[in-house]
Amino acid sequence: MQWQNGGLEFDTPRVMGVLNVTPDSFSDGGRFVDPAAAVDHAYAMAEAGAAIIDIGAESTHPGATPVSAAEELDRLLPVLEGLVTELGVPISVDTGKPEVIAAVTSAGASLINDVQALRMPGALEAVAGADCAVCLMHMQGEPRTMQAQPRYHDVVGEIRDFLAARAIACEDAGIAPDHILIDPGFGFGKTSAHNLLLLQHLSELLDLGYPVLVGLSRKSTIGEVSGVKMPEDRLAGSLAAASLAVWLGASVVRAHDVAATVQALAGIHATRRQV
Ligand code: HH2
Repeated sequence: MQWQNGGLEFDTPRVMGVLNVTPDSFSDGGRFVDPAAAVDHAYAMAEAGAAIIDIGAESTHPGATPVSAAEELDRLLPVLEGLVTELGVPISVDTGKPEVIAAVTSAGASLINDVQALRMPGALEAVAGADCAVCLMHMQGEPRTMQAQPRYHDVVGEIRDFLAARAIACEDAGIAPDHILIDPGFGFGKTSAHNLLLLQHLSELLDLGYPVLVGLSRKSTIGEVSGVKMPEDRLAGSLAAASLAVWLGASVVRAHDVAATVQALAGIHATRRQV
């Protein structure tokens, strides 16, 4: 698939490397606030096999501090400008604000990764007006309160219906079908039981016809089922979850530990192709 400044092919599972230029992200907050450190980390992840780099300037973990569009752009633009023509892999920006979408797509971002699935007024139009792709993620509630009491009658069915409706809204707004990815949003307004059920039934999202992206890396469900407290110690559990997701049909895995994830997914892909 070709978008501005690159694209992704889905013939093998792809890794999206996480680059949080925030002071407060749940597992790597503060490490890449300095633009030079962020640019270096992006190169290291591309070298390790990331097919796309996802830059986030506003943490979405429960209780994170909201950031203004101006602050988000102050964090994003120096990093984006340092990478977009040189890095050799497309850049995604994790945002949902229309003014940020407009500015980063003008600056060359290839994909908008929106945890709100373009529900903010003006966001849909901002993506439709640019030659970029979008990842539509499901979230129940909003980051500040989403983990208070998440409830579903049918978690898989409700998320599937939500993603289908958002994808149709995108297509109706003029976004090409091959510019759309979908993501069930592990950890966003979901208990561990919801997350595990979603993973078990991931293949039920495939017949919507869009590549599925998953973000399980270091998340709290992995900590809960394994008893591992610190997010940065959850690599083994993250690799198991990523491998399972790809086996069940995910096309892109959003991950902090790129080299290890690339290695795990190569094994899954080789196993699937073996005849
Ligand atoms: N998870 C996070 C952020 N963005 N985007 C998509 N599409 N899917 C996800 O599961 C997802 C996401 C949360 O992880 P992280 O960026 O590491 O943490 P924080 O939100 O605290 O910055």
